[in-house]
Amino acid sequence: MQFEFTPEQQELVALARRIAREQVAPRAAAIDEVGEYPEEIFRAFRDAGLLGVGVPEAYGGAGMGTLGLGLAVEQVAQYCCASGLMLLLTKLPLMPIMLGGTEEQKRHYAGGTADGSLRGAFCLSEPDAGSDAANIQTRAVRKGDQYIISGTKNWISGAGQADFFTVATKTDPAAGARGMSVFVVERGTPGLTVGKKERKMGVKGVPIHQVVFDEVAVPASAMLGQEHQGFKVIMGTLNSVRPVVAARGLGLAEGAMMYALDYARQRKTFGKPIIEHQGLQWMLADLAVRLEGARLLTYRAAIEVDQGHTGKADAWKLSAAKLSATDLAVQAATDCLQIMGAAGYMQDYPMERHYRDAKQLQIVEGTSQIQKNVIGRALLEGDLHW
Ligand code: COS
Repeated sequence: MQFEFTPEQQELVALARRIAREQVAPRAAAIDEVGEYPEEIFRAFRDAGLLGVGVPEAYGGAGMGTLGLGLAVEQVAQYCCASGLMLLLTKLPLMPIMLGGTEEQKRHYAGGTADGSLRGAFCLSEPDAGSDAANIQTRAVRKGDQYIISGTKNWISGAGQADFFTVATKTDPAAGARGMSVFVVERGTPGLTVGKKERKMGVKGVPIHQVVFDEVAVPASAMLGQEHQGFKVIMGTLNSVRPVVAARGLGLAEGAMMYALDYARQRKTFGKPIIEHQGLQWMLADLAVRLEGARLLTYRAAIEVDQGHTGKADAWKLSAAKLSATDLAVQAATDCLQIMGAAGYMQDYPMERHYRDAKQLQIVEGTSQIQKNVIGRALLEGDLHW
């Protein structure tokens, strides 16, 4: 076991840190205020090569895997959680294609993701199904050499910018999780409508939309993986992306702590900087210890994914990283805002934005409770032992 990054990974962290400090940080407050997808940040990521960090070299990326993507996301999310999500979206919608697509589909969509010519959105959640992923209602019915997709997907990040959608459907509704199939659908396909931008609490730089499929006809070749085997593609996707969501949480917690520490060194009460009060030191020490634990879990989880360990037996490690880093993000934002007192509550400082953004992380891509279900099941089934 070794705890050092390779020279290549260190260079990536330095690059992502520079982009985060020079391009993202100065824009973060305005991105939140305006609530529009920041195209200029996307272009900055593209020009720096960050969109292809996690894409294999064979498809035009840097081949630095989930760990590389997570490291970049961590740096960016210190200043802007939404910009971290923009980078995460180079993996989430692409993953079903990497798991179930043909060589040609992989080349097209992964290559387009890496060079910034294609963006995707992952469509799983529905008005009545999110955590219970096997209970989705969207149908895909075979008709000749096509499938006809009908259903409604909710809270889809990045749908406004997406060129392609990876969509979970039921092809055999009576079979539950064993009757699901996943498709890739191009924007502009007749019957596909991206609904209005939803109003939300945080992470406003990546708007979410409803996506409606009204008898959308796609060729049978748009199916990713085997018919009725889509749940495996969905779970493989969610499992693989959990360390990257965790990296968003790590970055947010680090950003909150950096800011609060800075403030606590300047601000004086009772004749000394507030950081010299033991009560505050203990709050920060607790956060620092949890942060280091979450970093180790997150990096290990990313390495597990890069080694291909994304099946059910390994899922608890990926869920543990997501749970720990995103719960930490909420705690860090809460405590760091408290340390800043009234100033932290003001919109002039980034802390209230971190506070609103952090909450999203406990809900997206599997709530904290779902992660505990996965870990609990692993305990029950003996996957987790010492
Ligand atoms: N990783 C990989 N495979 C898994 C899995 C996991 N964590 N959990 C279950 N599976 C497999 C099972 O092995 C089973 O495969 P077989 O048919 O070959 O036996 C299949 O999936 C169905 O298993 P099960 O009936 O146990 O699944 P459940 O419907 O109970 O769901 C959970 C399991 C809760 C883990 C799943 O629904 C989940 O992760 N939900 C959260 C989804 C989510 O993140 N939603 C957010 C959407 S926004 S992107």
